[in-house]
Amino acid sequence: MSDGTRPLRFVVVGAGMAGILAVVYLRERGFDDIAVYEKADRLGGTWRENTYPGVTCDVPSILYSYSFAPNPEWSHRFSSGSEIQSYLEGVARRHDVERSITYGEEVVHAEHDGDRWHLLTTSGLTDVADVVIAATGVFHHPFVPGLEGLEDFAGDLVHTARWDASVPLTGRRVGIIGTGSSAIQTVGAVVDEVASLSLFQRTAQWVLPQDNPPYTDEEKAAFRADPDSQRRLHDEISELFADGFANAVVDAESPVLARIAELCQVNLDSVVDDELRERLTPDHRAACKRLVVSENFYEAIQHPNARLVTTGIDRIVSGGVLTENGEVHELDVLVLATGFQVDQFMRPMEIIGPAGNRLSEAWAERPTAYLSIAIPGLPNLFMLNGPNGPVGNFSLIEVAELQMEYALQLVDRIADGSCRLIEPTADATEAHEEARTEAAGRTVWATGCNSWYLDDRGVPMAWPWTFREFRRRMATPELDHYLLTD
Ligand code: N01
Repeated sequence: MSDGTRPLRFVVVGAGMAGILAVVYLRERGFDDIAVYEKADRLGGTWRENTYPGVTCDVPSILYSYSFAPNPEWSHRFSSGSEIQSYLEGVARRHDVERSITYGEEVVHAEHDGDRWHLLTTSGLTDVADVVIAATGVFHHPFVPGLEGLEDFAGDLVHTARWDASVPLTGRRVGIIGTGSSAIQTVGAVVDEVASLSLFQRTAQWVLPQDNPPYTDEEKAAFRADPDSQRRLHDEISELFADGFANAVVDAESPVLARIAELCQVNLDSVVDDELRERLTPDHRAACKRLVVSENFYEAIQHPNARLVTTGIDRIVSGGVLTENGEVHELDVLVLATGFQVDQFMRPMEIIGPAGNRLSEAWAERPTAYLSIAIPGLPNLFMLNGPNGPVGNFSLIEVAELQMEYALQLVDRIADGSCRLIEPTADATEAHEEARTEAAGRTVWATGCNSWYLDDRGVPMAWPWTFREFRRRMATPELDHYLLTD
């Protein structure tokens, strides 16, 4: 219970990056009756699930850190997935988050009876909560393309998001489908050890060069001695990001975007062979698709072992991949680096409001929410990294922290007895969605490419304004956009 009058019970769904911070923030605010349900047997979310070779965060480590837990031990400017996983585990340990987590329980059903949420997990466990925080992540349902013959492949088939470390790569013929961040990182990590690498590219990507120096012992010692210096650096990088990249993507004509495009072009120009460079040249603007950041992709794809395949895939056969020109690319291992179903959020969980209204119906066309955080008709339910929020080379940690601060201001209204239930109004949600959709048309994501940012109408599913505007909107909830019920 906080200073207020009403004791509240919280259920947090998911123990990934956002679920961990939800617990820390709730406890800091004086709430301690918290249950976290995690479907897996470990915390970590996307960083637990993505263990493919070369997995690295493309946001600088200092920024991809909790504001309350600066980490002087980051080994590099950009950290590997396993390092981030260890960091999350360390934060959870130090903040005693694990005592609130029940592992191996996937919440499948949540129903509000007008008073509280009633939750049910796959194993039949039930719980009740006054407030539910959905911290279920974005990148957790792998997308498996409907390629004909996939089940006929006789070699080892793996998805980057479900990597199987027992599959040997050394000396084998490896094919990778896709050219997103996951594929590009995998290519750079495995090209030296495999017998051959075939990269099946449907769409060429712009690749921003990345400099990833290690932190020196002196730098780490300085961070250890003065944690505030790291906090200041976090804030400085955050400001640079907010003023630079974050502004650029929402203004397709911005000078920063032009500079990013130039850097990508210079990077591409490092490819020596004219014909290969031509085939690697995208047909869309830089940052239209999620910008890929890599320090070694072009070097890797020019490796004698590597082959870029740009002819379309006809079907998968037992021996490998048959392309549309009738060629069979013989493979021992086929890697699907084909991304995620990014529009699922907390689904397939069914959520039913007090009026019998269902999330599956509200989101039947596409997921929408008021400010990415809350949904009309589903009171006392808050999402972290929910639909249409800031995406695209941002720190989703920073996004989730701002959203949690915002949600807590609403929770305070419930705790201090101002209301029992709180939910956004349908009008405010519609007006937000209308303005968002309109602004999304002016972003670089809508300049003529296909990407996972786009919804079924081709509208970018993202926060289309500046990051400063996001911070401003998260600073104080506009209570007249909410329905408060006693
Ligand atoms: O997935 P993607 P990802 N035949 O959706 C191709 C985050 N992430 O896993 O471009 C042939 O970007 C598809 O082709 P096309 C990050 O936000 C972060 O790489 O649609 N190809 C595309 O090339 C990232 O953006 C880090 O023509 C097919 C690829 O598969 C997001 O996750 C690291 C196909 C999918 O690319 C997703 O990245 C890794 C088909 N039938 C990922 N179907 C960090 O560093 C799909 N493709 C934090």
